[in-house]
Amino acid sequence: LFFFFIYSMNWISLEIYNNKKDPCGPMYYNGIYHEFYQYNPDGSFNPNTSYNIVWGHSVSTDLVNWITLEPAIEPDTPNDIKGCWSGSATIVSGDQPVIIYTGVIDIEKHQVQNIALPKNRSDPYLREWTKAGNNPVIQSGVPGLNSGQFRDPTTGWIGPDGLWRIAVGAQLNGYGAALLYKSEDFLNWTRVDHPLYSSNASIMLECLDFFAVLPGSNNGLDMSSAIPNGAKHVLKMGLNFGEDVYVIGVYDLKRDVFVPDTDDSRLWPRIDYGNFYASKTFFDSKHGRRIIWAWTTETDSSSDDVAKGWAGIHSFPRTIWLDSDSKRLLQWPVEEIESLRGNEINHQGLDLKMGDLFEIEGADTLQADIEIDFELTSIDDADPFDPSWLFDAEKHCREADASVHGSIGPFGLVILASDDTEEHTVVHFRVYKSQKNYMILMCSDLRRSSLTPGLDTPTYGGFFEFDLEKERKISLRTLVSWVAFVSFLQLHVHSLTELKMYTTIQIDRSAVESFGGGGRVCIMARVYPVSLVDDNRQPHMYAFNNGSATVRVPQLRAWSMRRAQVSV
Ligand code: DQQ
Repeated sequence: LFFFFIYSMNWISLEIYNNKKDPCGPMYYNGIYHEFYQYNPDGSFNPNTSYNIVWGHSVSTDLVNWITLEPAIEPDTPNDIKGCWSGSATIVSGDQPVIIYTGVIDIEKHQVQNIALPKNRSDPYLREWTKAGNNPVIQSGVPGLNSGQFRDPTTGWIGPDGLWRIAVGAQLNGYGAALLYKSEDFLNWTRVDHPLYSSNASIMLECLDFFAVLPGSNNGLDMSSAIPNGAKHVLKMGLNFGEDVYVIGVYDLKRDVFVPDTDDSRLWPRIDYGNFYASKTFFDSKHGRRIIWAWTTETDSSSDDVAKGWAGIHSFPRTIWLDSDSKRLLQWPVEEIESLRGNEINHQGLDLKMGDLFEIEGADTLQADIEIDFELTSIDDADPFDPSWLFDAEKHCREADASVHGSIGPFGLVILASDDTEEHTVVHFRVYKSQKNYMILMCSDLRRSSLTPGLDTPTYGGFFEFDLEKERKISLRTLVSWVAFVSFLQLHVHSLTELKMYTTIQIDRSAVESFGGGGRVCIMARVYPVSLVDDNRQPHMYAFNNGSATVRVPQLRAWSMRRAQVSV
């Protein structure tokens, strides 16, 4: 019976899509935004156990509404026969898009780097890509380099000598390294005899990104052209296969190395303190901004994933730029998202005393965009800050949860709450006084986010420094349950043609993305509430304060959000 079952599955297999992972090669070209992504056509299984990863491909004119196309790159040559892994796109000579990506060449998962070019540049959607004849353009072959940890080439940048450069994540002599390669024509590459940067903070650096930023300017810089004086550089690294951190520093053009402002990896901020990995930026020449997005995993069970037919989403695209003090990157959802805002709820001048819970009514609490400012009436009696908390904000958020009174805070939002608040998600702040400034802790506490047992319900947290003497207002923006996706069934009838049927667009209810302090700390979280959502009743949303000091809310706005169009 078992054999028959397997056989029948192989013959008429109802494959339910699918597993979506890393964003790859995002770019803006000729009026179209392209988003490629790691995509597992064999179903909702972990792609690391599959040898068939392709580059899925979606296009958009506004970063909100998307059209899903056929995969752009698939394993079909000896240089990528066991998987087309992550990589980047570069616009060369102003009008030639080039993808450089990692190919897996055998079941031991040895990796090389390949080039692909659009088959027809006049196709606005760049649907078809052809692989360069001289692939693989970069092979491992370096003493001490583990060819099974050698991947994720970055977008190229131009050096002072006019040559192209890229960095490739690697494990060199047991440690993480950003290997550096140079090229005149972006097709033939030679390795530079030293890495752009290496670190013992991780045995591998995944999904590298390297880009220039100007202090205090939210204009992006195009790495395909000369970088203005006074620019800083950011090296973004995926550490320990799961943590996206960034380091601000200086790119020493003479020595061709990146010199970080601090080598203490414990102080490297995370791009996002939640469920957010394999992030990638690109320069959006349409608006002159740098945009970042990332892969967010499911935190329900894999059987749920197979049952719902998909797994893995991408966070909403965010503009990313350097704060004026050059110490922190700031992020904010691209303003195009505001085109989905429906009716607005607006409250001014609320006072939240300790224990107050103010219900925010009138917005679609299942699909909402909330912006709230918290103004501190007094900052003198802020609790003292313990610097050791910096190294484990999550632990502090777990111990000092929303029910633990502080002098200033916790205050914030309760969202996706059931009638008896038995089920709810909390996003809150706490204010501490450090030696020279104030430290704000932002937590996203998922421990009560779902009544379904067995889910992964962490408590995320991150600190940001803030000068409350200058600015007594701490802002929070939270986007609730924010996923539009297409689930589609693909009937493979192997002996005949392939028959594809697409079903409806569904809106999932599982993402809570928060931006604290104007985007100084960002937390993407996945929640799977059941109590009201299943019977399609509106959960509750509250602003709250559980700290001794009264907190004012000068402005609270909430919008119901319309659905994005995701068509196939
Ligand atoms: N996922 C890709 C790799 C990358 C990893 C494979 C990060 O290229 O390093 O699907 O999630």
